[in-house]
Amino acid sequence: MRKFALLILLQFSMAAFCLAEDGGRLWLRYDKIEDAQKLDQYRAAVKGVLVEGSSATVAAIREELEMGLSGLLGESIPGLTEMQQEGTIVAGTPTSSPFIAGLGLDKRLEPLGEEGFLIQTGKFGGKKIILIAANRDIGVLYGAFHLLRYLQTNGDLGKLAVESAPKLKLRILNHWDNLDRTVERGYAGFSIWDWHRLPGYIDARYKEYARANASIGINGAVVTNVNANSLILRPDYLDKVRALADVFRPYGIRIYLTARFNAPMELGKLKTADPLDPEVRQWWKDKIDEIYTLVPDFGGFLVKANSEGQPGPQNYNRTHAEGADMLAQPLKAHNGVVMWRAFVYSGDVPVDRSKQANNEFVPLDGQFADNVLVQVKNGPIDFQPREPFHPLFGAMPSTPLMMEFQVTQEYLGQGTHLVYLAPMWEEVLDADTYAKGPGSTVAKVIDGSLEGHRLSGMAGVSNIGNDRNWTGHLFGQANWYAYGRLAWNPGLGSAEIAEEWIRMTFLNDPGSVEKIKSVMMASHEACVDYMTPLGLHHIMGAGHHYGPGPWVSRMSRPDWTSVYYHKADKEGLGFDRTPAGSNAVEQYFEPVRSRFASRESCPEKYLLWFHHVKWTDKLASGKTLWEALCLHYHHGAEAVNRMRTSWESLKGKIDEERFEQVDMLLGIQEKEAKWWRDACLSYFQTFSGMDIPDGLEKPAHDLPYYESLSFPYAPGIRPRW
Ligand code: GCW
Repeated sequence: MRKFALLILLQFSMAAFCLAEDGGRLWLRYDKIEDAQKLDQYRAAVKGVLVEGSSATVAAIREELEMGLSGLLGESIPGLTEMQQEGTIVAGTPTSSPFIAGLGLDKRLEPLGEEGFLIQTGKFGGKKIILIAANRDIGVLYGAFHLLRYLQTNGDLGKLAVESAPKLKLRILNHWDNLDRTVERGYAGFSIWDWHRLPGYIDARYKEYARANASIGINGAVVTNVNANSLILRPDYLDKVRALADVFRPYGIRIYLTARFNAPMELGKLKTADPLDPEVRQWWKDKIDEIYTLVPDFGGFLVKANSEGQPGPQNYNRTHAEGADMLAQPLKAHNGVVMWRAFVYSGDVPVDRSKQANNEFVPLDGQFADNVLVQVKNGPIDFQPREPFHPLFGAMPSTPLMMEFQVTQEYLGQGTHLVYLAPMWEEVLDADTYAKGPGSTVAKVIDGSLEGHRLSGMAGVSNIGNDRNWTGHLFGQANWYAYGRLAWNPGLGSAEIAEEWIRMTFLNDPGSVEKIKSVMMASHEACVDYMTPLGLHHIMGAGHHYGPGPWVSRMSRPDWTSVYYHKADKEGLGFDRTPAGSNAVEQYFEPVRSRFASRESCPEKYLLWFHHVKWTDKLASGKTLWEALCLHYHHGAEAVNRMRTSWESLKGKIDEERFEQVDMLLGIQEKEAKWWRDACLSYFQTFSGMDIPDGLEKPAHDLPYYESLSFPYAPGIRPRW
């Protein structure tokens, strides 16, 4: 008897253990709706699900709706085989569903394209139902996720009427994952791709991954690092790729690979990788054909060439366009694309690094094959906490330009800081390039509407790893989520996306939602303030990029040091990019150029990006540069303190496990924000020679202490082969 009781107890505690909230369910939790009124409304409106058709995507739709609705409504919502009753959710296309075919929706569906959908509540065929209709199965899946989100966020079913289609065609995650499962700039454990056990062993996470991405409209994944390894193109590895692609396919995710430019030599044993060499071209054509026999919907290649030591066409005196063409031609036959990265800077540092991408790429505009997109980072240096928009946007009108955002927080607190990135992305997307007069925003450049491009896209460097909560920091999930939502519609607001995510991930109580939202919305500016205020950039620790390192001055190349970027001296601080300096401003269209070039009109948030400013010069506030710098650093650290207090006031509202996870990390962030502040101010003080203004906390240690800190095992470092 006692044994029996013990067994029960054990089972009970194991169940409790398994149910521990670790964040693994992401935003797709589907727990029972707490608001009793809403629950009643939904229960009255939803009685069953009718998803006709037999494709794998249709099966996924059925599974998701039945599971999601049953969870949310706390009662079993059956799958139906025919239209029976009021309160049915009917989901399908005119091809898959005879019922939908009979509704004559063609005119309304046509503008929604291959991936769009419509949702409507109303009377159809005399019965009150909820309709999810699209041209293709994948559109229906997106619609199903939209409906589930609507219920998760407690939307009013009476008002539900949506027509939605993605603004961008390619919505892709870039994994900087190596074949040995390390992840370059990854802070969430190891790679989720278990290459060694593929293709025989299919980890359950692959499907979870595909579902999560589909739920936010992501339709592609580059599964290998841009610092590429040719091995992925070997037949046994391609078979592993096939196995992944098979899992992704029902969820509308196409797989892409990175192409190492000299793979024909490394793998094919050719003597050259010259893109104009017929043998080399044949090698790539054969390789590409081979890939398509295994993966008929293979998306194409992402290429980092002639950048940071990666081989490329310039090794053979060929241009980026010629290099891309070699891959683009054979891919075209299969409807594949090339995403050619513009993140290039030359080994011998001829000019200001921020100018080099434009110098190399603008002359090539018009020379790329029509299935090539040039993939451009949001700013001209490298994913810094804040950069002005990249001057390539608008400067290559004949080439589709793809946005590359970094979701992983290489320079924004890595795995320990809560920094919601969507406000930063929004700032870039909304920036006006003036390429074709006012209103030529970056968003319009990348969605193709400014120049009428057929291809368009956005890439997000993934923050996903094999941690139980996927992203290391629970709030890293918000960045993954926001990235997908913005790729679907770059016009969405960061606050509105945050609210969706909070409601799906944590709770729906309006007061708490507001609290979490204000923490998120304040977090990016806070990070900029405690790391790189007023336009400072690239002053982090060397190599691992963890923590402050404004003193970094000895590296194998000057443009990897911090002193190259901040140019602190006795006079002042900042990089002069005006015509008197590197003249990087010349790469922007008027009036942006003049606005950035003039000390008076340059927005203060970019001041030290474009100007070398005297320590004693007055800023708009009437404070000197030195005082303003000190204040920004202090405000940043104080803001983190407020974020933590605010989070702690949510104790009891959020499950203990996730509450604690975030609270512990906010504790680390608080310490690290002060560390950044104190280390940077101690360092810059050696140039300004001025005191930290009265009333501000003084650094806890002296400069040599900060300089002495070392982190040989900080995560995410690029492995040396
Ligand atoms: O930001 C830098 C990173 C490198 C990365 C490179 C790139 C993949 O520090 O780790 O390499 O950018 O984007 O190619």
